[in-house]
Amino acid sequence: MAAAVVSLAAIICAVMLSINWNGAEDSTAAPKIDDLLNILIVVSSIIFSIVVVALVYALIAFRAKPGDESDGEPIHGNTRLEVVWTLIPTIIVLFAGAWSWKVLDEIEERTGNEMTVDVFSQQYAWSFGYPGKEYAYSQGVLHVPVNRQIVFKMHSQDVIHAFWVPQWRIKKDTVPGITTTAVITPTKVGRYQLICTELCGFGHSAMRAKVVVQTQAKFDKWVEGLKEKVPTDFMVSIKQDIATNPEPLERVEAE
Ligand SMILES: [Cu+2]
Repeated sequence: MAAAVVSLAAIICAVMLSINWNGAEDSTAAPKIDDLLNILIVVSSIIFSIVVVALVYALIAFRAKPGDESDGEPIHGNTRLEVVWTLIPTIIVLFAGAWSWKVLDEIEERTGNEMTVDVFSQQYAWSFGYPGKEYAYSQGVLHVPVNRQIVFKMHSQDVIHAFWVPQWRIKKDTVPGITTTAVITPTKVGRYQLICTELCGFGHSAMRAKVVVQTQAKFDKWVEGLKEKVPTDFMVSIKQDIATNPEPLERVEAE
């Protein structure tokens, strides 16, 4: 039995871990989140193997002999078994929860030279404000410097949307009335797509924005070239965020 469980789990792990589920890892968060996924794959493979081996064993070992028409034995629960099958899943869930907490803490730990970018979402478009650059404003295209921690402050003007750049892994809802935060450090220069991942209406599938990760110098130059400032009605949600979250959500100015 044990040998069957171990071999089945090993085969499943070998197959599942060989697949690159999430694509390129282009932020500091990505490898940590992928490791977390891999750990959960290993744990799930072991549980799945135990269940399948026990099921197959029971099917073969306890099957009725031909011609046996008698009823099964009346069974009335088993306290020890119930305690065990409650305790073990509890321990597994607590372990997974604690590990996830640790990973999220590491991802969100401030580096000291972080930069705030405001994200505005509305049906069906994204736009961005750069508070460290006198609230310069860009529509449909987000630029960020590489290897610098970005604190995205997210605002929604209408319904719930969600901010997701797959190669960065982090996914966060933007919710009307509150400011949500995502902390991301892009590690590779390149072009990406920001995708809305919360069904937000008829144009949801087209709600995308271009993302450009570039060197700090190129980023600075690009922001200088922006003509528009964040519109006044968008500034309202920024001011509310500053007023209601003076300390923990303190805004970080770029130099
Ligand atoms: Cu959407």
